[in-house]
Amino acid sequence: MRTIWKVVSAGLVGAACSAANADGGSPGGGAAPGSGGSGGGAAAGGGSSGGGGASASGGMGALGGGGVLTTDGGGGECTDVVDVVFVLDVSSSMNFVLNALRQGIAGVVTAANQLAPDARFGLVAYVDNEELDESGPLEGGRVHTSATTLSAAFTYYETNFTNPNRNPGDGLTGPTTQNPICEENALDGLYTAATAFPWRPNATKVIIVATDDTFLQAPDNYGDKDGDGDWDDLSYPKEGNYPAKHSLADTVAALVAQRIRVFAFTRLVAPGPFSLTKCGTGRRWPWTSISDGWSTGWQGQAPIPLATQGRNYDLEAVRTGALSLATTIEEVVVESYCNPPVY
Ligand SMILES: [Ca+2]
Ligand SMILES: [Ca+2]
Ligand SMILES: [Ca+2]
Repeated sequence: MRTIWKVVSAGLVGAACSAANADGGSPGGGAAPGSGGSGGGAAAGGGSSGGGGASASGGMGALGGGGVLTTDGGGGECTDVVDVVFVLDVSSSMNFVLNALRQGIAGVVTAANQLAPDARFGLVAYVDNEELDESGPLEGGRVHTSATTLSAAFTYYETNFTNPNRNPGDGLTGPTTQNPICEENALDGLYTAATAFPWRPNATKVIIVATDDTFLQAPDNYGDKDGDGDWDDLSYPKEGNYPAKHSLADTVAALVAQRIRVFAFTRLVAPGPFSLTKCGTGRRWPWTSISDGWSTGWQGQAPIPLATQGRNYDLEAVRTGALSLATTIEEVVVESYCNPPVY
């Protein structure tokens, strides 16, 4: 069952820090079908802020009085640092996202450091399980500070996991061609990002997700292709034991506890029957559920970008080049800066 979620309350739109600069002027974000009006099912996290369906503040939290809101609630000058974590579906077919990130990551790092020095970045790669990347220079490798190490990490996951269809949590010796159903484990990826990345208490916290499908939740198992409760069928595509560890509710609670906004790049509609970008295996949920949890509700629960006061964008616009992934990320980091979600 597909539920259309819309932002009900949009009367409170913030204007703190640089957020005003992001409003309206965003060439890529402005076209986001995830924002506002006409798309209906696409309106996750996008606000109905006036006529400007493209308003960057559409899904953002309320700010009082037009002043700058600090994360400590002190009401003084905002002194946030910036923490951004990428939670990336690195299943096969996601190469174009990794490529776009490699090309644009330097601009994202620069933009974040222009908001506040010492911006930090993290990366969680997932398919049917996840891994928090530890190839950065700080905090046991969990923290990146430069485009150089981030780019190398994107390439590492593409080469070793995307291309051979291997699950990141299995490491380099894990089985290949291991992904029997189309849904991918975004929830555990997001939960790991929320709880295992060393978020700084005084940070503006942003997660960027890119995926082309919906997800399952515990106690389902991503390796159980026929949903019969076991995962021992080795006929192609082979089963395996890939339990979903968290529920949607657990995951959103972990994100909300850290006051993280989630901005997602996902498919708004199912690919056509002959699309070259269509997942070729079976799936647990029907094709019409592909947007669930991102731009449409998931089993009656609000989509993640809406629940965390972020926004959803159309991944297909990234694929076609109509939307710049890197520029849009820069914009959402800027608009989030010193503008924490208000629950
Ligand atoms: Ca996939
Ligand atoms: Ca899968
Ligand atoms: Ca089975």
